[in-house]
Amino acid sequence: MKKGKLAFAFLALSSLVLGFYATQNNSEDILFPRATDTAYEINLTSSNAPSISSETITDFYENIVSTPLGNPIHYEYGQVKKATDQHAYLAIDGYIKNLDAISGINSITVVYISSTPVSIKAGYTVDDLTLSDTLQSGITYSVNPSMNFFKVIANNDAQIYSIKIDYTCQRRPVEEDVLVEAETGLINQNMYRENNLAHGGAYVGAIDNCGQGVQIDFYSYVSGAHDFEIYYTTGSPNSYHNVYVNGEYSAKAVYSVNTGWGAENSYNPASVTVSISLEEGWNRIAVIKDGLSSDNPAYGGWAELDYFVVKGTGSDYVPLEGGPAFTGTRLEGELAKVNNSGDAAAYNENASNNYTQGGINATGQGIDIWANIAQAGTYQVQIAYSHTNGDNQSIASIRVNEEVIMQTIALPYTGGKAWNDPIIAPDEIEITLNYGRNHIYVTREDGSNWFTVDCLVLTLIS
Ligand SMILES: [Ca+2]
Ligand SMILES: [Ca+2]
Repeated sequence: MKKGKLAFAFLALSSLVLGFYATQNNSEDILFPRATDTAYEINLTSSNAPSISSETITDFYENIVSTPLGNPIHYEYGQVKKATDQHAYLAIDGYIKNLDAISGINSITVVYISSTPVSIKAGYTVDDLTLSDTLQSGITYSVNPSMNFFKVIANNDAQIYSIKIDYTCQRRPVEEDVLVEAETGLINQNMYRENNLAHGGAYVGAIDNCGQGVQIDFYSYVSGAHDFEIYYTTGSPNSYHNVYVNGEYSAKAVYSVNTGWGAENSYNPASVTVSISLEEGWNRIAVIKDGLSSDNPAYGGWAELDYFVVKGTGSDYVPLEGGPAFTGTRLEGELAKVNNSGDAAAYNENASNNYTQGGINATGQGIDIWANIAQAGTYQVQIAYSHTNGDNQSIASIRVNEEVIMQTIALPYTGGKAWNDPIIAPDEIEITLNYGRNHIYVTREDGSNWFTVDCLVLTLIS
């Protein structure tokens, strides 16, 4: 793996990305990839002449010329034939024009032989070209840099040797690989394992119950399929985890290599790649233990997680000034630490990530969440829950970090919905969260009946 090409994600993402974008200009909708403060040339010469009969004057469309930035420009020719060792022989009114916008054109130089000068039209769009000038052979003609299109026209028969375009532009960034430590996605901090041989000095262990694992918040500039590499260790080959994206099952990752378990002097992760579909914007990518007793190994087996790589597609994109703004996230109850003897989460296909956390058996019991928050601020908190109790019989308390005072959220009657059909409580509270790790306690309030926690929905409000 080429670590030098990787940007580091999640919390590291914000700072690195901020530094990166500071070097980029504003993001007008760029029709053409642009490289900062660099003049490029596109040369139309005999090497990229239209492949037409040298005998016949004709119209020729979509001759394609590659550019130094890698993307092609389409040209259209009219009343042209190929001249020996020359780019094109234009009959009267013959022309060459570009069909793709070229931002930041500085000058155009045409080398030709003709009894009269050729003319050039230029414009902002392919439809608004107006006559701009007549060109002397080999003389550089400067155009308004905002002109994106041009058309060279023969006023008489003309042999065109070359057309050279100088343009100054800014290159769009392309999506590259992003490495994310598994341990940054921990919601149950008790699964954190230090090991100097692990990537980033730590990994995630003790993923013993279904529904447990990690979840990262990942901003993708490019929507669609992405390869997702998972670096794992296992002493039970063919164990597997399932990958969820934005609360929905997405892919199965089978850990086929018996790497052995990590130890003080040995840690040798293997990798597996799955394909996941990301939305443009923030995505929650969860990697969790998720199986049935009939699976082999049962319940998906056992594996530990070191890090992930979201593979870049290489597609270019328009960057956001200042980087992507964090909007909130969702914290799954089943990824948290349950504060009792350790009841497993319940599979539940109506729930976010298909699990809810129950086992909150007495007043004061609940779940501990270590939330990794990408932006400090005030967040609205909603709770998705289920129970079969009557109205006003279930109440959750929420306390954040070192706060002493708890806030309560009533979990009203669910309309007869069963334990496996969570809903979002109508009331919400506001909490203040720091950048980085925050400790959120969700507990069963005094006098409350049972309930399960599907997830907390956090929305940044200020
Ligand atoms: Ca790691
Ligand atoms: Ca859930």
